[in-house]
Amino acid sequence: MTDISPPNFDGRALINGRRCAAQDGQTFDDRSPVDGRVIAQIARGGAGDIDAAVAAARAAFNDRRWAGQPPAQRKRVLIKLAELLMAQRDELALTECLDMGKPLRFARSVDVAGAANCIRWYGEAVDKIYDEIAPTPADSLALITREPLGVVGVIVPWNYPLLMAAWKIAPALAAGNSVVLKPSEKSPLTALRLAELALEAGIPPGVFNVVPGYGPEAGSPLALHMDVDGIAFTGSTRVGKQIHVMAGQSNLKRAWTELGGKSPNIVFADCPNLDRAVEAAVNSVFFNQGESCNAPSRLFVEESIKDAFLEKALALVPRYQPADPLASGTIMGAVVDRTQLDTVLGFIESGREQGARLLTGGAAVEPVAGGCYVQPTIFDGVSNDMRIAREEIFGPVLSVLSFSDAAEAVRQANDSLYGLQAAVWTRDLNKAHGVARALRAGTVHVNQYNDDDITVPFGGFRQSGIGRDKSLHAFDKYTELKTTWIRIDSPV
Ligand code: TXE
Repeated sequence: MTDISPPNFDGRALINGRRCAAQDGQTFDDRSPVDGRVIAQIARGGAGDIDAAVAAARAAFNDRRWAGQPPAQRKRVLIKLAELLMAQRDELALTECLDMGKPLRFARSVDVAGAANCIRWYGEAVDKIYDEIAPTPADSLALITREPLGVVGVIVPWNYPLLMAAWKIAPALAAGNSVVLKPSEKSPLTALRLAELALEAGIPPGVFNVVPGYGPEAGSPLALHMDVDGIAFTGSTRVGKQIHVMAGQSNLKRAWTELGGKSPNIVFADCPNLDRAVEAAVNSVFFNQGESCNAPSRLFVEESIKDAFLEKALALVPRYQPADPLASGTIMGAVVDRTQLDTVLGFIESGREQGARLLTGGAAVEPVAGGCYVQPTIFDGVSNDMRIAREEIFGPVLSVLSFSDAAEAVRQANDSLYGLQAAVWTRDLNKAHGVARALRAGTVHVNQYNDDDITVPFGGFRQSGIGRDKSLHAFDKYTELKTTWIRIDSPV
C-alpha cells in the first residue's frame, strides 16, 4: 500500500461543543477496507448519548443562540465553515479514503469540495430568502413565514459520508435548526471532524452534535425521540421504511428519506455519440465502486446497437480494475467492508444462477493485501425479473438488457420499486422529451449522465424515498410554514 501514515483519529462523540466517550464507555473498531487495518476506536453511542445530544440541541434552540443570530452573521459562519473544510481538504480526503475505501483523488475533488460547496451555497442563501404576503382582502394582512423545525436528527450512510452529512446539515443549520447527526458506523470519522470545524467556524456549542454508533443502538433512539422535530435519513429502503414507522410511532416528527435506486439508462440506436454514451454508462456505474444510489445499474440498449455498444464498453473495463485507493492514478478503490463485499459477490452469484451471461469481472481481488475489492462486472442477457435487475447491489455491477422500441424500453425502465434517476440517449427531440416525461424518476438525464449541481433537487419517486436534498427545495424539509393573520382597520 502507498505509504501514508493515517492521522491519529479521535472517534469520540461531540456533544454540546465537547468531545466525549459514550456514557457506558463502550467503543468499537473502525476498520479500513483499504487494507483491513483498525484505524480508530469509535464511541459506541446509545440511547443515553442520544438523549444528552438532543437535550443540548434543544437548549441551544430554545435560547436562540443560533437561530436568533442575524441572517448575515449565520451566513458568515457557514461560509467560514466551508473555507475551513477546504483548508483541511487533504486531511479530510485522506480520512474519507481510509474510512470507506474510495480513491483519495475523488475524496478530494468530489466529497470534500462538494461538501464545502454545499455548505457555502446554503450559507449564501441565508440572507437572500424572503417570506411571502398572501393576496388577501384589503382589511387583512396574511404573512406566510418559514420557521426552523427545532431539533433535527440526521442519519447518513457510508458511501459519501461527508457529502451526505453536508447535504442535510447545511440547509438544516441555514434554516436555524439545531442538529444531532448519527453517521454510519462504517465511516464516522469525517462527520466528527466536520462538527469540530463547525465549532471553530463559530457555530455555538450544542447547535451541531454528532453521536456515532450502530443503527439500532443510536439511530433508532434518535428516530424515536420525543423531543426531535424532524429526521432526515439517507440509506437503505429497508431502514428508510422503519424511519417513517418510528416517526409515526413517536411524536409524528417530520421524516424525510433518500433511499435506494436501480436507475435505468436507455440508449437508442440514434444516440448522438455512441462513444460518449458508452463512457457515461460505464463510468457512472463503476464510479465510487458502484456505491452510489443513483448509479445507472440497469442499462437498456436498443437491440440493433447492442453488440457494438458492449464491445466498446468492454474495452473500457481495464481502466476500472481496483487498485490502491491512496495511489494517484486509481479510479476504482475498495468497497466499504467485508459484509458489503460478500453482498456484492452474492448478487453476482445470483446473476449467474438466474442465467445472465457474465461478460467480465465477477470476483474479489486484493490489489492491497487484506482489503475489500471487487472487479468491475458486466452481465449481458439480463431480464428485468432477475435479482440483479430488481435489487440495489451497491457494487460495481452493470446489468445489460435490451429493447426494440421506445414503449418497451419505458415499460421495463418503469418496472421497478425505485424511481431515483434515469437517462435517455437519442438525437430525436420528440423521443427524448416523450421518454423523459414517461419515466418515473426524480431526475432524468438526456444525452449525458453526469450533470449535477447543488442548485437542483435530488431525490426519488416511489420507494427511492420522500423529499428532496439540495437546492432551495431542501428548506421545505427543515422549516415549518406559519401564517400570521393581521386585521387592518384602515383609518383611510
Ligand atoms: O444501509 P443502512 P447499509 C443501500 C445499499 C446497501 C444497503 C445496505 O443497497 O447495500 O443499503 O447498506 C443507520 N434505525 N444503501 O446496511 O443500514 C445506519 O447506522 C436507525 C443505499 O449501510 O440503511 C446508517 O447510519 N438508523 C444508500 C444508515 O442507517 C439505522 C446508502 C444507513 O444504513 C437503523 C447506503 C435503524 N434501525 C446504503 N439501521 C443510498 N440511498 O445512497 C441502520 N441505521
